[in-house]
Amino acid sequence: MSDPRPDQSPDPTRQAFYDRIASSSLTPLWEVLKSLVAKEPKSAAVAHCWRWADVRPFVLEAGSVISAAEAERRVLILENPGLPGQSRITNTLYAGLQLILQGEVARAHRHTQSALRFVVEGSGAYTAVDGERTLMRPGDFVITPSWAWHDHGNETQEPMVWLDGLDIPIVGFFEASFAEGFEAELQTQAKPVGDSQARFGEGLLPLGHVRTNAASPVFNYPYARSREALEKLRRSGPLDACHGLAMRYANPLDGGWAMPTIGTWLHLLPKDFSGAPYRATDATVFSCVEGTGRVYVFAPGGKLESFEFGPRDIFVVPSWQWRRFEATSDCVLFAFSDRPAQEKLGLWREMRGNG
Ligand code: 1HN
Repeated sequence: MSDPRPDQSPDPTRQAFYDRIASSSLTPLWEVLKSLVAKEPKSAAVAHCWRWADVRPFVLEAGSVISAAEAERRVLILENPGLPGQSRITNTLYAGLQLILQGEVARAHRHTQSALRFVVEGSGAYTAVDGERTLMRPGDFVITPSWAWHDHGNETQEPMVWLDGLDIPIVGFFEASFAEGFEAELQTQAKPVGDSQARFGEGLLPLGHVRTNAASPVFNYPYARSREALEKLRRSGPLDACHGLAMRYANPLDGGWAMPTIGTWLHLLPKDFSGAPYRATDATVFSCVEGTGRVYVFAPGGKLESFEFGPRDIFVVPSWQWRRFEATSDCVLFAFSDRPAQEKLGLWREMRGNG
């Protein structure tokens, strides 16, 4: 793919040719080949950290700017500074912080975009998915599958904030967006709380179950259980040189990712962990649940960034940029990316550096 005229405008004869073929809706590949087929990923997105102390006041202030009823979903979008105006945190994923105040509901609707919720502050508000409510506590990972009816409500005495992650840019790219409102504000409760967990989440499955959905039938993965597992496993090791202890959320039907387009997992980084560099093609969003640490991100061109993080801080690392972690105290990170989608398309790659 050598370019005889790098960074120059084409010669006049060629340009005249391009102008003539343009009226037939044709353009020359050779003028754009290198940018179309890059030698390696060059993300327009940048590494960024949203500190909870900075954003929390704005999220709460949004509660006096608009009601949940008027907003439908009262969310401040976490917009990647390298992708302004695009409502996305990575090139393929949307993220936002949703506030639901005591006594409020977020009316029922459904859409083809899949959503995850990761509870950041407050405890005990519910989300209902296809007629089943689940109560959400800090660190719980909750799924709203594509085309599932969902509404939220906060019957507690305090505000609740969670991180939303959606595959909006992916669905947009495929031009496959459908959405509709439910006939009523809330769904009727067709199943008791805990039904999905009992049916699919206890190492048992209904005999003869026929799979109908690409997402996991378990839609709340409570933090208490995940945290207990991490605590047991940290003692038996081994720790991964890059990831520390890393465990992904799995669909009990097949062991695959919990969601078809968004991969989710947890890291436990023990105090004084100093990780080796790592990069992968899936730009990743991290939400610190517990503890403190630092992430170093090496952007192309040798630019080194580092963010200190603590509980409820959220940061993003773009595709194919080196990152490494240090923990200053025992630290748990929740992470999500488009890895399942890339894997299905045969695109996902990773690379490990030396520590
Ligand atoms: C949505 O349905 C929710 O259900 C949150 O809580 C954020 C962002 C864009 C489109 C739909 C929710 C959303 C969303």
